[in-house]
Amino acid sequence: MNVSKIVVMGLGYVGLPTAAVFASRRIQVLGVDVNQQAVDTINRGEIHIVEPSLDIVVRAAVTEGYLKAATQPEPADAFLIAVPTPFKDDKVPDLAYVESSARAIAPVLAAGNLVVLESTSPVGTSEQLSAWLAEERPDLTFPHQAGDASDIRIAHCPERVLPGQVIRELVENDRVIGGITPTCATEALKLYKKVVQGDCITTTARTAEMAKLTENSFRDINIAFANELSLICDRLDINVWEMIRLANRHPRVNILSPGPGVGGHCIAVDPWFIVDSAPEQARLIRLAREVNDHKPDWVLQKVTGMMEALHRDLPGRTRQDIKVACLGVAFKPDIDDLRESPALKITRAIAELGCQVLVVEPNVRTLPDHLSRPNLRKASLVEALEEADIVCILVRHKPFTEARNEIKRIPQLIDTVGLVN
Ligand code: SAJ
Repeated sequence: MNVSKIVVMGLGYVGLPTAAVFASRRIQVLGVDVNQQAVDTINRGEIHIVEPSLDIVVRAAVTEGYLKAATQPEPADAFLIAVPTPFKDDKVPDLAYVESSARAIAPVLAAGNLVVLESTSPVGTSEQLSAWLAEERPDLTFPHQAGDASDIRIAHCPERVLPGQVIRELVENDRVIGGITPTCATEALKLYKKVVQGDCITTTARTAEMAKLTENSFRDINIAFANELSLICDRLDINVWEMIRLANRHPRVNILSPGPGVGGHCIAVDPWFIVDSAPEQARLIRLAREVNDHKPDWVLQKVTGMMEALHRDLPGRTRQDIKVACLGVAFKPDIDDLRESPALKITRAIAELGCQVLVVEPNVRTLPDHLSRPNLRKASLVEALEEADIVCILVRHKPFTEARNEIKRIPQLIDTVGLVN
């Protein structure tokens, strides 16, 4: 298959960088998104998300005419689907965006096309994608029916990029490429070889789906271990940060860092896809999710305990007289992404206690609407350190690390990320 045009469905944190990187290799790319504003922004050569270097790559690709955005797909040689795969309230995967992308590209598909699912998906989704496309296009054959002889090739090539390092990781990371049939995998491999410098390894679509879910579950379990240690050490009056540093001196031990909980739209979500597929077997994976999900409640208990001590020391003080500074609301250091952020959840819960809350978040200009409360406002770090009775470090942002010595002097300090330790 000769690829001269690609359609990328979804122009978010994965789709837009992917579209831009293919376009930078002088392949015509049409990025498709339901968000008209995002489409207009990209067509002006600008970006609607924060990601280092992405603006430069997008501007160049749009200016040189290789990248365009639209709300509807057009015929192309290859279609990449990079849309969200969240879960529903009951932690069951929600594949609605994959399905609507499939139904949107179906009318423009032609024999010889390749369709690649990049979205992290439960095992079996690539076959389901094939079935949705077949439903829409009975005039074409698909790999789940026709095997290697199919008109359309379908593969899963899960994205693996770390927010904050997307452009570098898109090119340098190894990629797992799972085909519904071996020919599907080979065709997808040829496409990815145009941009990926890391190794591209082919396998089946189901194995690739499971491998991606496993990567994020591996990290979740390891973070859960660190978070559980932080609870145990607190109970036993041991400095968990020092203890982990010492344990990590063992050549085969590498414990991750405890934090306020696990955020983002990947690690806190994907393990549930495994639990949903194999609930009886996935015991450890489920427990790790529960440990990490519990951590924000534990941090909140610490804040409440400290507030009660303040009330005991100064009985005349009301709840509104107490000021709590929350340092960071993003889901991890040095990004503007607040999705599924445990820091955000803790901040909102502290505000619900009725005290005054000062939020320091150097990576966003304005706080999200759901933090808008009369007793909560955005503040500078200097203001927060001067005014707050209790300071709660929730994210290890660079400006906080730089002010480590000043923060360390605060008497009522809750350090969830080991910044001063
Ligand atoms: N965290 C800790 N302690 C740690 C490391 C992380 O509490 O030692 C927390 C972070 O603060 C954050 C959460 O975990 O709240 C997740 O952050 P992360 O940096 O571990 O991962 P993400 O969600 O930004 O990106 C992950 C990556 N997966 C792995 O590292 C296995 C990335 O490569 C994936 O592409 C991405 O998920 C995805 O899209 O699936």
